Amino acid sequence: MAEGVEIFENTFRHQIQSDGEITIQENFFRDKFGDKEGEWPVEPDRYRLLWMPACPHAHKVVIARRLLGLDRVISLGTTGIYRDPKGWVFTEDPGEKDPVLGIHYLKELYDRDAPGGDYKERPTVPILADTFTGRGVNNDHFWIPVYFETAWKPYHKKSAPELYPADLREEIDQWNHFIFHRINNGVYDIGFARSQAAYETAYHLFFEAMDILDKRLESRRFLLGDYITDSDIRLYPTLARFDVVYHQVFKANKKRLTDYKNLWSYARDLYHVPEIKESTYFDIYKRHYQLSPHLKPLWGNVHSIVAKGPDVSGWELQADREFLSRNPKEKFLLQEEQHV
Ligand SMILES: N[C@@H](CCC(=O)N[C@@H](CS)C(=O)NCC(=O)O)C(=O)O
Repeated sequence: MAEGVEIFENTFRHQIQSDGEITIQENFFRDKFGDKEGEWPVEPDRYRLLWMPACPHAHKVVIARRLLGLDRVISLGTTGIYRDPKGWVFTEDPGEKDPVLGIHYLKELYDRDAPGGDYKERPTVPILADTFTGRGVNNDHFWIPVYFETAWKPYHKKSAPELYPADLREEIDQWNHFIFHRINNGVYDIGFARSQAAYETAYHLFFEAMDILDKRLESRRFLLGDYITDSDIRLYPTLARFDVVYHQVFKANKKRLTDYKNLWSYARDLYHVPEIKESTYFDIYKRHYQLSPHLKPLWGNVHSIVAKGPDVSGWELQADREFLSRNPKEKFLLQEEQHV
């Protein structure tokens, strides 16, 4: 077996299925925020969010934190973009340690709560950590944005956007499941498939979902209508990575994002929100997906070459989707209550 393939197989050994599919790993830290027994108190300057900028699941959490103004009360730590056999490493920090938690490997956070002090699965980002005790709090990327939008409301900035309006929650939750399974994770099902059949099934499901979304966005500025909601910030990370990496590296090549009339202008409409743009790193996506030792074999990148293209300057073009909205000047429904 080629070296890179062995690293891939070893990395995902707990998740590989006999039919060539790779399943989702269960989240290890799942305690909620709140004031009930067993819940983590909502407190400013206590928690630290850890991410790796190429990770789409972490990206949506970082966007939610920033849009809501929670960056003032929850700090951010960033791992390097290449995992080693023990997982993510804080290579970008002085002494290669997270300056607040003092850990070199993300795994150290997971080990503290793992049986025998050794976490055997893949330590994942995003994860919230408690800086008081140095323990992991929650790595359930699906629900962290919702905790930020609800339990953390007292610490939202003034006139923060309403990303999870009460009357739309049920619909948003449904879209979020669709987006996670068919898009965010769906594209990984294509890229990580280990049999032709698993690849083709995943390919079909993914592009069918893209068509559904493209059609929906023909008559709506954003997924739920006139304003950006939680569902949009979940769809965006996959779209931002699509043409630069997934199309080639994951062989998700039926169409490019730029081939979709509505999805492409919609993605730009989101990208032009400063808080979203500032966390979008096309160059990092290329280096992470094209050079990571466990991902290189997916694309047969034996000589470790980073593709020069595609040209991403098109992201700067105007989205021209205001005409779809009853409130063309405003992309967000702003919260009426004033918070601290
Ligand atoms: N834990 C989540 C998603 C989070 C996740 O998979 N994050 C990736 C990065 S995008 C990660 O941290 N992987 C750890 C690794 O590959 O060692 C799941 O499996 O649904």
